[in-house]
Amino acid sequence: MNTDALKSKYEKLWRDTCEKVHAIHVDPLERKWIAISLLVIALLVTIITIDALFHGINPPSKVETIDSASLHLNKEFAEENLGVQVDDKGNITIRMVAGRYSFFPKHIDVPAETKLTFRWVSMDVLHGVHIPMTNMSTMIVPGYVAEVTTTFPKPGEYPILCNEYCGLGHNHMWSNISVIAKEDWKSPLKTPATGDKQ
Ligand SMILES: [Cu+2]
Repeated sequence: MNTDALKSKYEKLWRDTCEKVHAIHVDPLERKWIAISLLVIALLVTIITIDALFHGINPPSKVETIDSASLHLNKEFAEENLGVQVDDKGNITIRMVAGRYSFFPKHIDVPAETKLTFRWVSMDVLHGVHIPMTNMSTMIVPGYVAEVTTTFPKPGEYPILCNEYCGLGHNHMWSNISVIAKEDWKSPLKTPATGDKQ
């Protein structure tokens, strides 16, 4: 089939489709609402695109992989490296492991009104983490590192809940965070993990 024949075939198909669409009776009011809903979708897609391009909005995980079976041997998530760590520039990173049925470490102290970077990994199955009153809500997929940056505006006790069904003990899977006033918080004396990623 040469290109002209192909072109005329598709033109005919396009004309037929247009005719069929025009033959459908759509009430003028309905037509208006279709236009409005399409405009709303277009507006939302535009906002998301602009946000993604200019504000660097990404899904929480940057597709960083890790071997869940050897977390205890992995330098970054070895037991002694878990919890709150402060690097030379004062950036605070919190490394936590989710496993049936708890978050480890069980308890951490963090300062209020400070940018905190949480790095989560799962040692077994799919878990989720949710801290009410914050933007912390992410899946913890085995084999991947989930990174979320958040700030606690006020001191207080915050629960950490698992929000992905992970087994019979799922409803007991929770820990808590003590958020301490910025001036009262003391940074833990730990050597920062070098971030040995696999
Ligand atoms: Cu769970």
